[in-house]
Amino acid sequence: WGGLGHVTTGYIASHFVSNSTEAYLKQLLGSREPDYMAKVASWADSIRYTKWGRFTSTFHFIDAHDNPPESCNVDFERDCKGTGCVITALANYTEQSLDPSLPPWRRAQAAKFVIHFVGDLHQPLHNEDASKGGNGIHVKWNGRDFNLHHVWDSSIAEKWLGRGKPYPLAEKWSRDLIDEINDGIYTEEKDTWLVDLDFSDPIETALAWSRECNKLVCKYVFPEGPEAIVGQELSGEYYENAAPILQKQVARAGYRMAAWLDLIVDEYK
Ligand code: DCM
Ligand code: DCM
Ligand code: DCM
Ligand code: ZN
Ligand code: ZN
Repeated sequence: WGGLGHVTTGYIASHFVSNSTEAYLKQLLGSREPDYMAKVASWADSIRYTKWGRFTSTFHFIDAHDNPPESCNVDFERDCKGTGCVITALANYTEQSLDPSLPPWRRAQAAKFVIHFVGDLHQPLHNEDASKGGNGIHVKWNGRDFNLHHVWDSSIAEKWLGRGKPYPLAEKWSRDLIDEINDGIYTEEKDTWLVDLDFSDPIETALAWSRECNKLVCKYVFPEGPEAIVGQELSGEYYENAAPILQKQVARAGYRMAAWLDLIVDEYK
C-alpha cells in the first residue's frame, strides 16, 4: 500500500488491540499518542531504498507465478524469493519481536516491520508476479498514465477519500471501517477473518492470508487478464468494483494486525 493504506491499517489496529498491548507498544515505540501505530506503519517503505535497508526490498511482496484470470494461487516453494518475501519477513520479524535476547530498539524495529508487512500482505498486487506486481503495466487514471500497482497502492484510496491531509484522511477512513467491523457490513464475517490465524505457525498463517488476497487478483485486478488491462481507463467502472474490495482488505489487515500484536505481547510478557 501507499501511505494512506498503511496509516489506516495502523489506526484500525490501534483501536482493536488490548489495553496491555497498547501500553506495551507505546512504551516500546516511545510514544504516548493515539497515532503511535499509524505513524510507524510506513517506516519500512522509507528505508527500503536506502543502502542500509536494501536487504528488505523483497520483503514487501510475494511474486505468485500463477496465471490470472484463469488460475490464481500462491506456492511458497515456487514463489518466495531466496532473498525473502512477505511470508518469511512476517514470520522472521514476529520471532524477533518476541526475542528477549534482543535489545528494545531491535524489538521496536521488528514490531514496525510486523505492522507494515501485515498491511502489504493484504494488497492484491503484493501477492502476484505479473509484470512485477503490476508495476510494468501502464493504465489510465483520469486520462493520465499510471502503473497498475500505483493505482492499487494509492489512486483508488485517494479517489475514495478525496483531497486532504493524509493523517486526518486516514484517521477518518479508519473510523468508518471500524464502524463497519463493529456494527456494519463486516460484523457478521469478522470472526471468519481470524480462523486461519495460528500463532504457532506464522508461515502457514501468512500463506493463508496471501492466498485469500491472491484470489482477488483473478476476480478484481485482472478480470480479463493482464494483457487486456493495458491502456484501459480505470477511474470509472473498474474503480467502482475495486474500491469495496480494497476497503475490505484494509479492514481485514487492521483487524488481523491487532490480533497478531495481542498474541506477540501476550507471549512476550
Ligand atoms: N515510498 C516512500 N519513499 C520511498 C519509496 C516509497 O515514501 N523511497 C512510499 C510511497 C509508495 C509506498 O511507499 O507509494 C510504497 O509502498 P509499498 O512498497 O509497500 O507498496
Ligand atoms: N512490488 C511488488 N512486486 C514486485 C516488485 C515490487 O509488489 N515484484 C511492489 C513494492 C512496491 C512497489 O511494487 O510497493 C514498487 O517496487 P519497486 O520500487 O521495488 O519497483
Ligand atoms: N516513490 C518514491 N521514491 C522511490 C520509489 C517510489 O518517492 N524511491 C514514489 C513514487 C511513486 C510511489 O512512490 O509515485 C509509488 O511507489 P511504491 O508503490 O512504489 O513503492
Ligand atoms: Zn505497493
Ligand atoms: Zn511495503
